[in-house]
Amino acid sequence: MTDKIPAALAGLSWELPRNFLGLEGEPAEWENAGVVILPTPYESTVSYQGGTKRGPAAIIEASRYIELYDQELDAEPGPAVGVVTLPGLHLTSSGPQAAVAELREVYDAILEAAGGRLVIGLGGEHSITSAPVLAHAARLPGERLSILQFDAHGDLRLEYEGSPYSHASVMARCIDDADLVAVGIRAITSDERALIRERDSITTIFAEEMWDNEEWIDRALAALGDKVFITFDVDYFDPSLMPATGTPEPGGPAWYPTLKLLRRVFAEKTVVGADVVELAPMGGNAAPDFVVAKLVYKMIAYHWAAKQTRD
Ligand SMILES: [Mn+2]
Repeated sequence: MTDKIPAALAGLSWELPRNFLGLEGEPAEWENAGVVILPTPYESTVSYQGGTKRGPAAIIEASRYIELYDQELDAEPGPAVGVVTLPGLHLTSSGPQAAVAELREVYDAILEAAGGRLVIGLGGEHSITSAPVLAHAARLPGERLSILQFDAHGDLRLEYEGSPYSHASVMARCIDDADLVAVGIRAITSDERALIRERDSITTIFAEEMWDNEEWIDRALAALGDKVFITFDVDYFDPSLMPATGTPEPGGPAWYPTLKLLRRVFAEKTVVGADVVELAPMGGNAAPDFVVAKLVYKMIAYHWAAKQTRD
């Protein structure tokens, strides 16, 4: 903010800039940032309630009010690692196939420019996740990428409502190029169930296996390779925590066990990238926006903590 106005006015009491965490100055600049936030407010194939195009702005807005200090890590990971927030990406409205192709080119360019920075996409709907997955997979010649999918839904339909590029098919677009570990699943078709049984490269941990024990965390970690892309559909969470999403499903996992898995994934694997999708902000209830903002900050915090022990 203050770099856009004359120095004589910089000392006035301006509100925090619309960057993730409200960061400004050096920690929010590309040169210094270890994390890149890429807002992708894309929406086209939702099957029930819309509104995901407003997700990225709501997440960034809420993030400006969350504490930078993280008591679990006893640190301020955001300013420490540096987080640059890119402008919202404008993707073609001529259908999801064209949007995915366009986003793939965007990711190829951004990952090339990003070097070692962690790029986190903020959706928007889930249909475009195949773009970052395939972009990351292409950058790992000779090595297999693992996708860690947090979701209520399998998203393994070969096509949905006539489109193979629907949000309900997004993982089916990825499974030839990456292994898949899906957690929190509680809504799939019998065809998806058959596909899961048939493919050794797909590991599915159903929500009912997760609510009364934490054995599933070891199982998820054991199924992942070293290079991991995290795709987090927020309908993974129970609707009591996350009502603001297009297709909520009861029986979803809670906050702390989810953080436990995330912390271990960042510590024990190499997370190459992530996206967080499907928040559809609801008027009159900002809590879900804060849940997602905090979730993204926790990922950044665990990424920073893992870097500390490695460097
Ligand atoms: Mn879903």
